[in-house]
Amino acid sequence: MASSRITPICLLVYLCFVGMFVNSVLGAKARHFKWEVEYMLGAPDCLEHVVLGINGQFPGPTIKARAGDTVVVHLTNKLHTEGVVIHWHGIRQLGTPWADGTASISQCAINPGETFIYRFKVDKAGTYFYHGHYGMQRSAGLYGLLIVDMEEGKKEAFEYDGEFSLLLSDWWHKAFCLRKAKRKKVEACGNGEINNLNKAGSLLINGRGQYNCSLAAAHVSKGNGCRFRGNEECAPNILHVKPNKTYRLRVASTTALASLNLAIGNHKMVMVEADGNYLEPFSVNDFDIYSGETYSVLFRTDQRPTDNYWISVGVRGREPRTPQGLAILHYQSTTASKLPTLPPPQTPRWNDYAYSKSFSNKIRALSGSPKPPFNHDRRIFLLNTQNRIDGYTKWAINNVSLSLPPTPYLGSIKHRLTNAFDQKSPPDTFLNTYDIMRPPPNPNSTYGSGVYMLKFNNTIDVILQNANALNANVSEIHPWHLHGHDFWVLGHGEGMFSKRDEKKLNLKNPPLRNTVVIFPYGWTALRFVTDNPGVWAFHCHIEPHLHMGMGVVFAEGVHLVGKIPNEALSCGLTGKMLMGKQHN
Ligand SMILES: [Cu+2]
Repeated sequence: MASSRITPICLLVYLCFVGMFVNSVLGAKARHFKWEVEYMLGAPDCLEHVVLGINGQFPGPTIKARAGDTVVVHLTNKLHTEGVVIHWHGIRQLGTPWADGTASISQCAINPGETFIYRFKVDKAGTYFYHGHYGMQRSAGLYGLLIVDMEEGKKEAFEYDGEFSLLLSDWWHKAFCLRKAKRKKVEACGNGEINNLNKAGSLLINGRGQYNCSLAAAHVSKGNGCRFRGNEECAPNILHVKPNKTYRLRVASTTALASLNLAIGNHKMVMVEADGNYLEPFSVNDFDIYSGETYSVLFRTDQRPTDNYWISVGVRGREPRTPQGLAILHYQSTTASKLPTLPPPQTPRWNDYAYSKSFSNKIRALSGSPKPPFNHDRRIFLLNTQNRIDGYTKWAINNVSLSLPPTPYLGSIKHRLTNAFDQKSPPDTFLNTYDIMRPPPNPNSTYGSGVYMLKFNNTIDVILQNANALNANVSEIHPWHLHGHDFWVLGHGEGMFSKRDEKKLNLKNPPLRNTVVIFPYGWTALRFVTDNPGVWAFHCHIEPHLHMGMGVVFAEGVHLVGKIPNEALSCGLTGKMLMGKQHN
């Protein structure tokens, strides 16, 4: 009798002990978060507005973890009329493709009132962020930072005395929300009218900007000065530093549209990390950052410690209609309220593309970083064009404008539901007679599922080819983001990619990234290995561009994907399949 009582307890104690032992040996932890997504009233740029918040916070809470940890987020949708998902940008989701947080691709949107559990491993130290990946919810404010430190006892490739993080975004007043929110009575935002996108509001740094006043009023001829006590929601971020120290500044851009440039008055910076990968360090006065990218820079507080300095963020790549976003670098020997005496650093001219390209070309992997395979197994050319379908302006890739199906691809491919989407593969290339310098001669394109079935463990090259948009003499910047992978950036070039460009590809020390820009009328070449079973979005990170069809989907090794949680499959044909199983 006695022994039958003791045995399970002994077993439990033993298992606990083993569990603790494993935990302490590996140093890895599970980090649990309980989040509720809800519309709330806020004033990110001093103007009251509806904003998507998490647990009443905007931006959402910062997740801090160590490499090897498991992050567990219980996400409850408290919106009344919309689904929601969250994508963990830069996390490769090794073994958990259903936790990638892409509606219609990796999972069903979480319905109002329901909870979905995201459980995934953060395998690599670096600067990441998370954001909504359904409709235009990122633009409505659904985002936050995800910082992964090195494993306990391991050191970064560079040293620093302290660190700060800046999450950059652009904020739109009219575009995405119904503006009828009465005090305390918040109306839900719809997907909104994306044509209003040019009516920019402001640039936010850590969710703070100034719309109706200027912090730098003393330095410019027009604009009202801001009067802050310091506790206002839209008061600038102040970074408190000590003199003669080295700081790490982590910067992530989750803009809906804007390409940005960041500078710190009088301070040089050294680029050391991009998208969670080390760089061969190089020094800059300022740097460009596109939507979907992250960087770490080091800077030394070696300037006059009795002054404060502006950190400025300005728009690149399209005519800026938005004033610079500003934060303050505060030397602790002076009072925090003292505004910098020097004017904010000027953003380089918006259309100086040569300047942007020269920066991009300096980005190299730190020596000793993983190198790409020497040869590719398959090369896919992706031409982006602006098109018209049924009178609407769209973006298309090789003449296919991405239209997402009601059943997520991951579930439908895994369970072989072949009528869930158009199985016809989009083309691997486009006519080589296409003139990228002129508007499309035949601007009509078609909707499609955009799914490329890739062989497992293959080396894939993608050549992104930019072209003229619908209007003559217009070609835009597009930052492309790949889910489930880092890729090597083999090079950028002008005009149409040709055989001659083959020799220019960098196979020696190309940087690993998850986001890369394609410049106007140019091409960008990248390489990756299909070693992560799942279905992964590859798309322009400008949110309205994705919404207008600018993306494709890569499916690889889906037969090797483990059991997908039912909650990720509860819609469309996979939902029906589950219901059928219940009844049998
Ligand atoms: Cu784009």
